[in-house]
Amino acid sequence: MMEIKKYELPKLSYDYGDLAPHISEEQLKLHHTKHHQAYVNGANEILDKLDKARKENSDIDIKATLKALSFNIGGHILHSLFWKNLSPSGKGGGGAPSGKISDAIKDEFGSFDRFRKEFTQAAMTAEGSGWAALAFCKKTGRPIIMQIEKHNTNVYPTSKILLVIDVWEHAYYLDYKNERAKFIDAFWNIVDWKEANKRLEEAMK
Ligand code: MN3
Repeated sequence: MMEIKKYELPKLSYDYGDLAPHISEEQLKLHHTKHHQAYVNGANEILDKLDKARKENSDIDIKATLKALSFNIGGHILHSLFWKNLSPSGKGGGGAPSGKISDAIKDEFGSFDRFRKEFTQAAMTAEGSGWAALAFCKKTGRPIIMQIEKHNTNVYPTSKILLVIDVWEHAYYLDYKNERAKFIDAFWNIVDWKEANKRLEEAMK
């Protein structure tokens, strides 16, 4: 038997102020300690509720409960990936990719600029609350851009996520108000390509 653990908010590998001016200290702190924490708490609470119902053998709305569970776990996993995809500008963040991820992007999209354009459009056109992600499909050996609605739909379950951007309004509203395009532009200055490359190498094993 594996030890049962709770979901936990991961620590960031940089300080809250380190991604400024692209993401302000206030914005990052709020996003991490309030929004991400809420998904962690939500997932743990729903699992407790399920435990209780099973122990008492009482009825529970399975459809609604599992939908909420998937939403919260999805939020926790995506935010955990997102924080690692970021690094302070000039200290691991920004610039163009190198290594295997650079080759994979050039093979699939023709150029980094073309990839950046398509990924930006995917992030721009995610309706309401969502994400854009670059994933790797092991079956075809191709990187693929996905749009994720809220936290839990349209994901190809077998494709490993290499890179994500959160375009929920809570990710940028303090810094950019309703101007999502400005936030996406700023994101390219703090993308940590080493992390995306590391994930691709793991996916290709
Ligand atoms: Mn978020």
